[in-house]
Amino acid sequence: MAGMITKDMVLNENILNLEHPEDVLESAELYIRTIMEYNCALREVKTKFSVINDEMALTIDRNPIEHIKTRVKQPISIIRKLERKGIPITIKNIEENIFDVAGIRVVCSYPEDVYKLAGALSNQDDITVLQKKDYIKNPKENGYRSYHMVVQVPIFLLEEKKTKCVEIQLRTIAMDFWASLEHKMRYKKDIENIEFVHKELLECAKLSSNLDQRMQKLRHIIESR
Ligand code: 0O2
Repeated sequence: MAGMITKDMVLNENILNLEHPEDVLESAELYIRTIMEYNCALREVKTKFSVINDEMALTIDRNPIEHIKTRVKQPISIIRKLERKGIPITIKNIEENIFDVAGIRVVCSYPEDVYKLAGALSNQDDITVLQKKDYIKNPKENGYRSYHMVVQVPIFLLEEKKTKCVEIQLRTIAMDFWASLEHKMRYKKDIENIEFVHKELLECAKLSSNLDQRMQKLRHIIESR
């Protein structure tokens, strides 16, 4: 995984130039283990969505899910987020305060699929929903739309069962198309005519919302016969 502190890095690179290098090694091992656990949680949630997708495909005769992406937050982004919150950087604080270390994005065709998938996952008895944010019904000021959830999911390790937090983003292809470009813009400096770009993005967000609704309506008409 790009950007992760691996055991090799700790062993071979000049990051042990400290009075007590064993502390770095120990915390790196703990960090690697924590990330392994988040990856397990992501696999659990991804499998759950794949199963829901397979079953829904039988009843609605199409796959509601277009694709699923997973990612574990980069160490530097985790550190920056803790610093922003003014919280000391420890593994315990990461687990207790950063809910999007493990992130999964589920992209569907139609807005109604987003709610069906979110509902189906929330109803599973080993899932605890900690947070829901509906940026589809209530888009952000810049036009961003998506349905976000933070859930807790159990993972079964060799000798213990643990629960881990996973952030889920559910959105349509149109929402994803828009968010990908807008996300790219955030990391670019010195964009020419930035006001025009913001205005256009907001206009495109409205157009894509309209497109989602019209396509969904069309599908209903086509499928009603
Ligand atoms: P990255 O690089 O995608 O990981 P919180 O996480 O609760 O402290 P916040 O902002 O309240 O912070 O959470 P929210 O609103 O649920 O947003 C979290 C994630 O949603 C972001 O993660 C983005 O992935 C996505 N997101 C939210 N707003 C926007 C937006 O306006 N545009 C785009 N393109 N994506 C957005 P990160 O960590 O900011 O970024």
